[in-house]
Amino acid sequence: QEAAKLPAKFETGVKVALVRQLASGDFFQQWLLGAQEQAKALNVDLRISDARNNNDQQATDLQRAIDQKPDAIIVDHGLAATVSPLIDKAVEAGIPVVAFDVETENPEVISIQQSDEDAGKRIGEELVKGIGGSGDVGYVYVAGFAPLDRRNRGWDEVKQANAGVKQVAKFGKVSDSTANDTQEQANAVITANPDLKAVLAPYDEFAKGVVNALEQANKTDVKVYGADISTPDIGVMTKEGSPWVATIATDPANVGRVAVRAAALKVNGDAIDREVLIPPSIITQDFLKENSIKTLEDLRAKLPDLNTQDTATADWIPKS
Ligand code: SR1
Repeated sequence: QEAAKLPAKFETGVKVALVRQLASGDFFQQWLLGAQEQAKALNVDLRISDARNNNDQQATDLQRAIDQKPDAIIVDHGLAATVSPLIDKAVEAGIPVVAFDVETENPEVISIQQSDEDAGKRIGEELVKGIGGSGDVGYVYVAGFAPLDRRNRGWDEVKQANAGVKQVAKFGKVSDSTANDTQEQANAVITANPDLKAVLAPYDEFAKGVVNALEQANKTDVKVYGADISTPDIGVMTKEGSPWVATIATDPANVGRVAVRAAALKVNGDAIDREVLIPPSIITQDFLKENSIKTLEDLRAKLPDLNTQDTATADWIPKS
């Protein structure tokens, strides 16, 4: 089937600023690959900044993007207090804004997320099932990151519904080396809580840190429930004796493509819902092993619904 012609402004080239709070780790790398692939198909010049979790830097990057008057801005993560006022400023300047994993109330902004509250609830329920309904549980959480705050609301609901689940520790750190920093904290938590049955670590860098700590402590009977998926994550989950038994995930590259398509629709003046929710799937270690899934490519072949190619699209947007 012949690809539909791009609208005239895309034929000459559209500039989109991608302002990132974080870029290290599997999720963010895969997300960017998807965004770049979709941008190329749309003749979009994607101008990327990475604040490396420095919020002042992200504010500077976002202000710079506004000053350069791109055709659209995608804000990828960011503390509400840092990015919200600047998002409002961009909208006032007439620049379409797409926000991924950002808390914003601006009605003009397209807000994308991975159905995070529901994701937190579903992976929390999976944990409760996995520990037989009761026991000591560790929880990895850092407040202020929109997806983690939303997942936390889902987990809160699960705890309220399951009185036998005792959260004995809350820990974690988001940084440029989240897995290592979380692992350090997990070491102490594991030592202090010998009856731990499971850890909820709803971000793959958290989960990898906890898995490393459990392996070092020889405590791989403690089950880990995570979020996100990547080829390295699949390697960790399917390794002999891995404690990481389940994760809740979308395809990060698909989410990156959706963000760029949403920006393209706004640039073209096409209609798009203000809230775009990408549904995640529960992926268990058993499922990966039973289906001999070793890579994200293998997983995509087994779960084609991970590609939400009908989300935020139009006839003129090439299918991916
Ligand atoms: C620090 S926030 C990390 C999360 O952002 C994305 O939503 C990914 O799913 C990741 O878990």
